[in-house]
Amino acid sequence: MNLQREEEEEEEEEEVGPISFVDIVCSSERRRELRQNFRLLSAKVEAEMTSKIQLYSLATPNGMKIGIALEEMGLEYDAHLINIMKNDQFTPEFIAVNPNSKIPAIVDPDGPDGKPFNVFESGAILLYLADKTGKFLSHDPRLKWETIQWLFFQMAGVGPMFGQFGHFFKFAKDKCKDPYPVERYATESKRLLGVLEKRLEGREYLIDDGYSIADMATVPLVYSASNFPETKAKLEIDSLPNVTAWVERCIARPATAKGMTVCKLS
Ligand SMILES: N[C@@H](CCC(=O)N[C@@H](CS)C(=O)NCC(=O)O)C(=O)O
Repeated sequence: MNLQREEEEEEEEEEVGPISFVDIVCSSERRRELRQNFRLLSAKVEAEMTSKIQLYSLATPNGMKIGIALEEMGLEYDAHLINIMKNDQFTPEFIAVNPNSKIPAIVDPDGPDGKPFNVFESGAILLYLADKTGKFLSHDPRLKWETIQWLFFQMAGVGPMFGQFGHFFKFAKDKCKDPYPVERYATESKRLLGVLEKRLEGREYLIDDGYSIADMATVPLVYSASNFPETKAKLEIDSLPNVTAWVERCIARPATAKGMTVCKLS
């Protein structure tokens, strides 16, 4: 389903004015909400008729993690763009998939008991998909738990700290003149990057037996921070040769590169 094309059509439609009973009795905001609910409901009906995983996402660093996993694991999926700038995450249909109103989320029509199963939280989705496919989470017990450790290091450390750093340094820089939040989150983000730099010394990927869900979780955050010259300079990423080489290595993987573009706003 091409949500973006439908949104364009919707805007064109609104220029023409009310065209049905609903259009006459509802405000344009309510009409927009009803149409969005209808689109998500249609996606849900589609999900019930298919065996493909339904992905609800946007190509932010958290969203990219799941695009990467689906592509790397070779799973079939339908991607539905949830535009968080337009508050799609607060519609009742999306909340039915993720009560926490955040992307990414998936519906697996063929869940663990053969029935549809919803999963939210990117770390949980990565573990779920690795468990489903038997891929990218080592079968060796020690390496498996190492992978889970580094996955949690991303979920509890890199993700939230980089997120807050990006918020205060870039997105809300005009709203907060106090230097404290930027310094606090930059210092912690740099510390975390230092931990990664050390871990990647002499290693191709975070875990010794190859590319894993720990890399999939972490690389989009570091890649995104490296992609803006100001954040790259503030976090001194150029001084981290192991981290820089690891990001290049990960994004050179065709499936990873493709996964990072899933649900991208054009
Ligand atoms: N811990 C969550 C974080 C998800 C998250 O923060 N998603 C952001 C986009 S990167 C979002 O949906 N924001 C919308 C909002 O906060 O309203 C996960 O890893 O899935």
